[in-house]
Amino acid sequence: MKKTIITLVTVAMTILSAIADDTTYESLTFVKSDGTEVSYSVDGLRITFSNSNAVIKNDETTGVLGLSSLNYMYFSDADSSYLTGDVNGDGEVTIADVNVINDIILGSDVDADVEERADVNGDGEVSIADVNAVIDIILSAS
Ligand SMILES: [Ca+2]
Ligand SMILES: [Ca+2]
Repeated sequence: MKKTIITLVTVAMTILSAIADDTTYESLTFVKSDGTEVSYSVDGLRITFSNSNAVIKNDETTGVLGLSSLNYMYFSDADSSYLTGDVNGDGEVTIADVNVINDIILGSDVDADVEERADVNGDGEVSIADVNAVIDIILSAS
């Protein structure tokens, strides 16, 4: 129960800080403890809590997420239709995406949305860990 309350406070603070930030976000992504992600458009987004579950509703869909399996969540203004790891946005996760991340690490200037997608593991920076994350995605798909 204590963990649930802490989670609720964290969720509330995340939402409040996002609102205070005055940025237009397009999606809210939930990252579960097993690493899988679910993104919801913020259009009409409404989250209610009951029995240790978060019920996420927006204009398109309703989702139920067990709070105990929720690792973290983040708002983003990126188009949530991109696949995780598809850094160059061509619709598939390949070695080309690894190359884009390498270029960014080596100092290439890229569009902000590309750089955002290059942070594959969502830790706020583009690093070798993101290269590894993309390679893991490629290997797990083959
Ligand atoms: Ca790609
Ligand atoms: Ca990263």
